[in-house]
Formats: sequence, C-alpha cells, structure tokens
Amino acid sequence: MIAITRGISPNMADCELVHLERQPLNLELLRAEHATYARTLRDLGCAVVELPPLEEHPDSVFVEDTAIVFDQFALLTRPGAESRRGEVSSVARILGEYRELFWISEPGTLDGGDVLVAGTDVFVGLSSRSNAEAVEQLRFLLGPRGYQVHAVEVQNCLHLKSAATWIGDGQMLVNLEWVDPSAFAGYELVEVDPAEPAAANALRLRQVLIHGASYPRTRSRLEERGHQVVPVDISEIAKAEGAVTCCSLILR
Ligand code: CIR
Repeated sequence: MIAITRGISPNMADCELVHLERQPLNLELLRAEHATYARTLRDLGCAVVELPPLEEHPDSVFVEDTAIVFDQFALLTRPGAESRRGEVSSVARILGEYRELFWISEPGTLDGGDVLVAGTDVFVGLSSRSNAEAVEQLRFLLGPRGYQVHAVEVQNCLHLKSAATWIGDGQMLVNLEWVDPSAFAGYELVEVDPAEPAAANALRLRQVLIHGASYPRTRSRLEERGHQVVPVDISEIAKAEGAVTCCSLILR
C-alpha cells in the first residue's frame, strides 16, 4: 500500500472553515500531529510518499479532497472551494505514475471527503462542496465499471465522511444527526457517542481503524464490536475541520 500525504502549509491558519469558529493554529503542533499520523500509516504497512507543502494553499494537507483512488484508476476532483482548486494538479502528477486518470469537469464540483467507497457502493455527499453535476459525472464514469453511485444529502457538517465512514464487515460508523440512516440500507450502522459528534470519521487500513484520539466513547463502541482501533491525536488538525481520512490518499 502507498499513502500519499502532503506537508502542512505555513499558511494553514488561513484555511477554509464552514462549521467551526476560527481558532489560532499552532504550526508546530500541526506538524507533530501530521508526523505521528504518517508514522501510524507506516506502522500499518504503507509506504508514505509525502508531497511538499503548497504554501499558497492553506488546506493542501487535506489531500483526500483532491482525488478518489480506485483499484484500476483514479479520479481527480474539482474542489468546491475555489481556494483549493490549485491543489489538484500536483496530486495528478503523482497519481498518474500509478493509475489511469479521469477528471471531474465544470460545472461539477466534488471534494474527495464527500466520496465514501464501500466495495462497489460509492456514496456521494451533496454538500456545500459537491454538487449533482459531479454525481452525474461519477455515474457516467463508474456505472460501466461495475460501481453503484448513490447521492446522499448531508446536513450540518462539511462532508459526507464527516457523517459516515465504512468500517468493514458491512458496517458504517455514523452520526445520524448529520446523515439520514435510509442512505445506508443494507449496512449495519454503528452510531457515534452523542457527546462526540465528529467521531464518525475513521480510516480503515487492513483490518485496523485509525480514529481520532479525542473520541474515547466512540472508540469503546467500536472495540465492543471487535474492531481494532489505533487512536491518533488530531486535535489541532480538527480545528481546520480536518479528520483522519482527509490527510492521505491510499493506493491499495
Ligand atoms: C476545508 O474546509 O476544505 C478544510 N478546511 C478541511 C477539509 C477537510 N477534508 C476532509 O474532510 N476531507
């Protein structure tokens, strides 16, 4: 497995924010959290390819939003926030070494954080960043390749994967305040603890779940169901509305 990551922009304090109040960001702490995250990926068997920071793009550490990687090809996005569109081309250059590339085009907008892949099911959040035109483009591309594309409304959160992630074994980790359960018919839903609304974002690598260390109650729920959870501290990254899936692109 290869994990593509990107170093922290020195201008990350100017990141986009939709649902959070701006707080001062500590660059040293951000770098330390990011380094621990990369070490966790390595410990779980990934070769980490870290792209250099893009100074002029405060949110560029969140590489997940620029592409969706499938086994045979990758799809470059057209991020919903104008400030983030310039992040895509350098990710395309590296992904092009490993995959055939496709692109979302205007008027489609799509953030990778809105694309939740569970086997051949591809759930796409209709959010402030991702629109119905992008869903149509995804259907056109993915339908003939054996995937089922499902549009999902999300509310009160940035991306679909803020509200739900696939944790394996036919299960979704969900915050039902932010997404309707009917979106995931046929899946077993594991709800976050109500005191931890941001805890629905987990990154499944092999049989293990990487999960924010600030969510011990939800972690217990996962462990009770037999999941092995590796907590990582992303509390500074979370101030920029980031979570564990956002900081890497995994090539399996
Ligand atoms: C943004 O608003 O675009 C960034 N501040 C946070 C992006 C987080 N990405 C993700 O959840 N996939």
